[in-house]
Amino acid sequence: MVLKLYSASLPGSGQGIVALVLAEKQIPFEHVLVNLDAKEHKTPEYLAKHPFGQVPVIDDDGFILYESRAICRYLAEKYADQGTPLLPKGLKERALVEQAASVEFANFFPAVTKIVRESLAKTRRGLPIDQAAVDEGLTELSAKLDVYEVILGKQKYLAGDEFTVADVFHYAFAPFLADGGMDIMTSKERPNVLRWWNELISRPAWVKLKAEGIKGTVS
Ligand SMILES: N[C@@H](CCC(=O)N[C@@H](CS)C(=O)NCC(=O)O)C(=O)O
Repeated sequence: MVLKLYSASLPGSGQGIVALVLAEKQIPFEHVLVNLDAKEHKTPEYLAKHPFGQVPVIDDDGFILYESRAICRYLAEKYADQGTPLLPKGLKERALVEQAASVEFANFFPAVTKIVRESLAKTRRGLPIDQAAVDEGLTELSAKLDVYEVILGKQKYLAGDEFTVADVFHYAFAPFLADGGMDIMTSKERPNVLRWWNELISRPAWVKLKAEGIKGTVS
């Protein structure tokens, strides 16, 4: 049975990183559109798949998995020999991926989320932006990116010289900062972050996903 991805259609948030891994790994999948406005993610049927009532969820031949980063790791592992290698096999190389993934979740993601929640998400809902909160998030993210600048001065990607799931996790919200006129990811003050980020957002799989939204390869 073909893998099913339950998600909204825009590649923002966790559904975007799962869709990116599916594309990078060339995994055929059916997209089951979940209409969040219609609260389809809060129906008893959906809550049986995801007790917190969120997207994304995958159904891999009856195996149900939620939490986008867990899904990405699962797919990268299951399809290790297909498409872009996203998880190194060596013990130490794998530990470095987990280190970078923890940095993303503990340091990068909270700052980016604060900015996105206070700016783009509010604009989308027609609510006034709290600029002080946005600025606070930008200051927080700047400090994290100063450290990224040091790390990326020594290696191509966050876990070493290969693109891995740890880099993938950064696509959840950060690519949308530029859409809101915030060029923090491509500031010339951090040439190594700039090089890394430009490379990430130019990956063909991401360019296609951002332009076309999430579309299954089979229906
Ligand atoms: N940690 C979860 C977060 C999932 C999440 O926040 N999903 C949002 C997508 S915009 C959602 O479903 N929001 C609706 C809700 O929480 O009711 C993951 O990475 O999968």
